[in-house]
Amino acid sequence: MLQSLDDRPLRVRNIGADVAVGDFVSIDPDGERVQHVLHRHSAFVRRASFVGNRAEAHTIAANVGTVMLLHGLTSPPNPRRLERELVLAWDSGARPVVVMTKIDLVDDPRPTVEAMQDVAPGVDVLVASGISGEGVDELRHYANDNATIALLGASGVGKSTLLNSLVGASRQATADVREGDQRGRHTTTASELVRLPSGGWLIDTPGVRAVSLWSSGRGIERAFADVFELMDHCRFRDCKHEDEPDCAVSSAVAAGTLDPRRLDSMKRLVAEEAALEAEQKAHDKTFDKRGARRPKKV
Ligand SMILES: Nc1nc2c(ncn2[C@@H]2O[C@H](COP(=O)(O)OP(=O)(O)OP(=O)(O)O)[C@@H](O)[C@H]2O)c(=O)[nH]1
Ligand SMILES: [Mg+2]
Ligand SMILES: [Zn+2]
Repeated sequence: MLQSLDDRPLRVRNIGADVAVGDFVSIDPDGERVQHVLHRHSAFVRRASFVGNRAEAHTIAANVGTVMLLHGLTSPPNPRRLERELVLAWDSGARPVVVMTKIDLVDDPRPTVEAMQDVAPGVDVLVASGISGEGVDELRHYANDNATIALLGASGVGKSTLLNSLVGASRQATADVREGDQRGRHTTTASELVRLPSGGWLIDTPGVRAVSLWSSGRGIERAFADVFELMDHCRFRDCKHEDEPDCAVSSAVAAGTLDPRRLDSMKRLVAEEAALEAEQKAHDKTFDKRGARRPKKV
């Protein structure tokens, strides 16, 4: 079901149309079908589970100005997950912001915040609580000029709680996390567009367990801007940053200014993206745009 901007539910079928929350669509005159999806200025896309033997793209939200990547302060920091999320966020065309939630439950958020800031060059890392309201006002200005903010993160990090706090009403259902590992219960099951009383829009999304790359644009380059900056200073243009002489990246690892896990993580993401591109190329060779098998060349 689609939502109209004045919150009237619209019963329009979107047979065959690739529509995501945040899209603007035109509807046919009898109000039954989506006619056309307007051009998206941004789209947060991840790789969905395999359909048949092929990966499919899943658009989580469209036309988003700011993507808030939520992580809970009550769990150990997860920089590897954040790196992936940042690649997707930069690729989406939206501006990423990291929000560390549940500040009311911890005494000293600094070590966790610093660990996350280390892998988020040029990105704001903020703290907030959807329960006490601390830090929530600072988040509102990201919705200035009627912009749309999408809330993303694992189940249980507090996306719906934060949305309710931003909106000032219990708009979305929330549920307790599991005691031991702080995992959520996948309470939100579909993305929802909600109007902010002060202007702008919020998109609540279901928690995703794994963030797989779809891409590709320049997401990796932006998310790893610090490593790319070092790479400019390697002696060889095709340096693999392994054991080449005068490698600025290896020197930074040796000097302790670049975490080797971050470098590994970047290499893994580059390989993942390359594999996806190869897979797509192979698919395009075998199938035409409508998914029909091309005749074998003789
Ligand atoms: N103390 C405290 N609890 C919070 C905060 N944010 C969320 N919670 C609690 O954490 C649990 C999960 O919150 P939700 O808002 O449902 O989490 P979610 O990210 O929407 O989870 P899914 O919908 O499953 O993806 C609930 O019990 C909330 O009350 C916070 O800032 N402080
Ligand atoms: Mg939720
Ligand atoms: Zn190098």
